[in-house]
Amino acid sequence: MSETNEYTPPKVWQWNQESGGRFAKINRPIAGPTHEKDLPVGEHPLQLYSLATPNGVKVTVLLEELLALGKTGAEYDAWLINIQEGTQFSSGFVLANPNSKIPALVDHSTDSPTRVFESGAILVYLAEKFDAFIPKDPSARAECLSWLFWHVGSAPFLGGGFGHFYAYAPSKIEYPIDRYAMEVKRQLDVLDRNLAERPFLAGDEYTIADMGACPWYGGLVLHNLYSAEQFLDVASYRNVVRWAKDFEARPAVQRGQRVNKAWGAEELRVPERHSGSDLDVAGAD
Ligand SMILES: N[C@@H](CCC(=O)N[C@@H](CS)C(=O)NCC(=O)O)C(=O)O
Repeated sequence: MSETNEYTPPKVWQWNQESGGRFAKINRPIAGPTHEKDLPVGEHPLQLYSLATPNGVKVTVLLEELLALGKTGAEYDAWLINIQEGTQFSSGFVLANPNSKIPALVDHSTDSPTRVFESGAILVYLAEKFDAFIPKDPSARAECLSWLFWHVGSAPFLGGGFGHFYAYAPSKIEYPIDRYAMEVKRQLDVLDRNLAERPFLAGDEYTIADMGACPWYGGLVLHNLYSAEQFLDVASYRNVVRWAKDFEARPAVQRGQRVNKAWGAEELRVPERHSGSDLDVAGAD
C-alpha cells in the first residue's frame, strides 16, 4: 500500500474552497438557502423536485409503477433541479428539503401541503398512501423495510465512498479506493446471495426495496457506473445482474428512468414531466 502522509490536519478545520473534485463548486459546510426563489407548482397534487440520478430515479420509478397499476391519484409534476447550478439551495427548495438534496416531494392533497424528503422516506410515504409495493403482512413488511433501509445505509458507501474516490476525486489515493472497493464488493455479495434464493430483494414480491436499491446496484452491474465494471468484476454477481435486467425490462422503470433527465441521448430526455404524454404513454392526455 502506498503511503500518502502529506496532509497534517490543522487544529481547527477550515473551508478550502479550492479543494477540487467534481463537486467542489456545490459542496459547502453550511446548510440553508443561498438565494430567494420559490419552487414552481403544477396542477397535480404531487409535486416532485428532482433529477434523474439513482436517488431521483427511485421515486419516478415508483410513481410510474403506481400509475401503471391504475392509481390515478399518483399523477405528478416533476420539476428539474439542476444540482450543478445550485438550484437545491434556493429558499423554496430548502423549505421542501432542509438537507438541500434531491429528491423532494410536496403532496398538496393533504389539509396543508406535506413535504417529504429523503428518497427512502418518499418511497415509504407513497407506497403507504397508495397501498401498493409494500407488503401488508407484518413479517413480509419487515423484510421489505429491512432491505429498503439496507440500501439507504449502504448506497452512500458506493456513491459517496467508492464512486467519489475512484471516479471524482482530483487524485487517485489507494487507501480510500481499496477500502470502499472492498465494501462495495461485500455489498454486491450480500445482494447476490440474497437474490440466489428469491426473485426480488424482499421475497417473491416486487416492492419499494427493489425500486430503492436497483437504480444504484443495477447501474453498477449493467451500466458501468463510475467506469468500474472491470475493476469490481461486476459480471461475477450473476444474480444481481439477472435482478437488474428484470427490473430494467419493466416499462414503468424505463419511463421513470427518463423523467428529470437532462443529459444523454436526446430521445430519452424528459427534463420535466407534467403528464403521461411527456413520456409518450398511449392514451395519456
Ligand atoms: N440521502 C439522500 C441523498 C440524496 C442525494 O445525495 N442527492 C444528491 C444527488 S444524487 C444531491 O442532491 N446532491 C446535491 C448536493 O449535495 O448539493 C436521499 O436518499 O434522498
